[in-house]
Amino acid sequence: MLTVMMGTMAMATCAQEQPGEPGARLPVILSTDCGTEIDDQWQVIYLAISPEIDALGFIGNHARNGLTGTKAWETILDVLENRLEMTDHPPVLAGSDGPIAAPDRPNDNEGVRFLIEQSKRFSPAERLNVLIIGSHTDVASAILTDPTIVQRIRVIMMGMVGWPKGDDEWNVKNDPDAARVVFESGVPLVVGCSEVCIRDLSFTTEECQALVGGIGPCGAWLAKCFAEFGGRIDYRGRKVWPIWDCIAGAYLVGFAQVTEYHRPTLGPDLLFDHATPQGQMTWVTRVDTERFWADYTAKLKAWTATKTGRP
Ligand SMILES: [Ca+2]
Repeated sequence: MLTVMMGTMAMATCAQEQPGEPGARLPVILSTDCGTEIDDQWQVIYLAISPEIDALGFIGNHARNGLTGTKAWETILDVLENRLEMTDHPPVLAGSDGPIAAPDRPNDNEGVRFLIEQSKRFSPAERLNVLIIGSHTDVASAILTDPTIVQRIRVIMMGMVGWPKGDDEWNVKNDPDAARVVFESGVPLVVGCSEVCIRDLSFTTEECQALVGGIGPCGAWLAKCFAEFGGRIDYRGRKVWPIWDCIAGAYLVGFAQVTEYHRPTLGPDLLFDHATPQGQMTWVTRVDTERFWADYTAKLKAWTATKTGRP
């Protein structure tokens, strides 16, 4: 198809290529509907314990199954303080309790203000990574409040079903107007879609138990929570469930392959409209499953060892 041909293949073995000091850590703020399901918690953990990541803050926001910004805030704190037993952790802020009221009406909350303030020491040459693994509400609100932020951040989002159709099942659907603000703002944008998550980031319940179940209390907790969702998708004869949101962190740290596509607009039904593209975007086509989970579990083991004294 024309839309596919317009893309150029690119490998992102090292996804983040920002200037700065050699070995500088990757600055990140996470916008998450943590608690709406089980996967955000995995992503919070990965960002919090990865030595190469400088997690500047976590912002919790809403989802249409009743999750509020405050409830997501509580869930993030539970992950950091109770599951990881972190006594010193990055700031956690409550974001929006619901969608923006209109495409030109940003929400105002401590999460939005924090994001804008933190972005101010970044630049087009050295951008703050903003990961969206929930609705776009708070990031869109930041863009509407301070449009210059698009010169200082890049967005890495989990959402949309696949290319070239677009469509969405959760994150974008929770605030379509906000997603349009982000897409149309011109901000550098990386998209990790659900089709890739199902193919590359899914486990059976048994596989999840084998991967993390033995890694201390935190790993056991992840496996126990997963078992409540495991098996809900039948993928090529395997009863699985994806850790959807980890696609954002996997890309950030360099465990993804990508393609560059034109940036379509989001139609009223959230299908992509390719008639009037607005610049480019980066599309994750594959996650290196084995390398990513090896990295994840090595980091969780190392962190657990600092708490228990045992590997
Ligand atoms: Ca999520």
